[in-house]
Amino acid sequence: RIIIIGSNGQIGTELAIALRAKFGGKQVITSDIRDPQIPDSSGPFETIDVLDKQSLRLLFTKYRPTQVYLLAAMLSATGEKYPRQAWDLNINGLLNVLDLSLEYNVNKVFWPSSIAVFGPHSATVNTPQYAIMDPNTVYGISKLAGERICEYYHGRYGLDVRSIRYPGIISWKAAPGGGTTDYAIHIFHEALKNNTYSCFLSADTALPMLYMDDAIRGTLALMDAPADALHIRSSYNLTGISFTPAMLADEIGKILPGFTMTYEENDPRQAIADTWPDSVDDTEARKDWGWEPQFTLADITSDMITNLNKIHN
Ligand code: VAH
Repeated sequence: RIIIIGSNGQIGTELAIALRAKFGGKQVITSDIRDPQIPDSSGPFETIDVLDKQSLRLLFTKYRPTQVYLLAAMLSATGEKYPRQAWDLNINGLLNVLDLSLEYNVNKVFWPSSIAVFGPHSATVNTPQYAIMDPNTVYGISKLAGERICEYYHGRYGLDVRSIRYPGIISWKAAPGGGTTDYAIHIFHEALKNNTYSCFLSADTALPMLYMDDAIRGTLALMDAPADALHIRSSYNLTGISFTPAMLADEIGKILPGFTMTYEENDPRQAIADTWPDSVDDTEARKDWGWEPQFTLADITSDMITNLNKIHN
């Protein structure tokens, strides 16, 4: 059986759909700190606080999982508002899951890192797997520390924990939660409602991005790979495409004529985005487990608009 912790989030929601499709609804236990907004009767749900190790232990005892996916976290922008809570959730939540996964002989654990582990002195173009890493957000610091902890649990205890440095992820099924890259999601909702969007990042802020369909397919490919194929036990760089808000606005304008974009000044998320890479090199993921993105910017734009149109209309 598989447990997903943080299944209400942007990624957790879609991992639950994909894992239930693959293993069967009853085999995948979803869990989060509060009930899902849309109840999903296709499998069991448990209310759980990943920081409450005792109740987390009861979950492991009840379901004896063979795989655990830990998606509960506080993202970059929210983490700067509540730094201590972000550190606590992102680090102690991870330690609780790693310790219990060891104790209960869980076969494989997935934990997401982020390109937020890079900082102002990291290479900014095609940032390599191994680079200077001086993140200056609590989120990025916690993800860098988390990567070191995952590699330690693998090296010292043999725990098969696997990780991906996700870039910004674009999706329409579940709302994102307090990220810096979320402009690339909000823009579609605003474009369909008002045919205009006021962007909190500057027009030329290039960031590595990935469509959710690619992210989920890549995550399952990593988890299915044979353990001895994986040479990275901190976290794999991964990306789909890099683009700027101006490029995304142009792409939307091709489908929604008359769409206009304006740009806000001095949003705190600009300072965060400025410390992140424009693009990353994901050669290691391509070599070790056959990673290959499929969605271009045009594909993402048309898929988002098509699906959100169905929701908004
Ligand atoms: C964030 N979406 O913006 C997340 C992600 C690389 C960005 O980690 O915080």
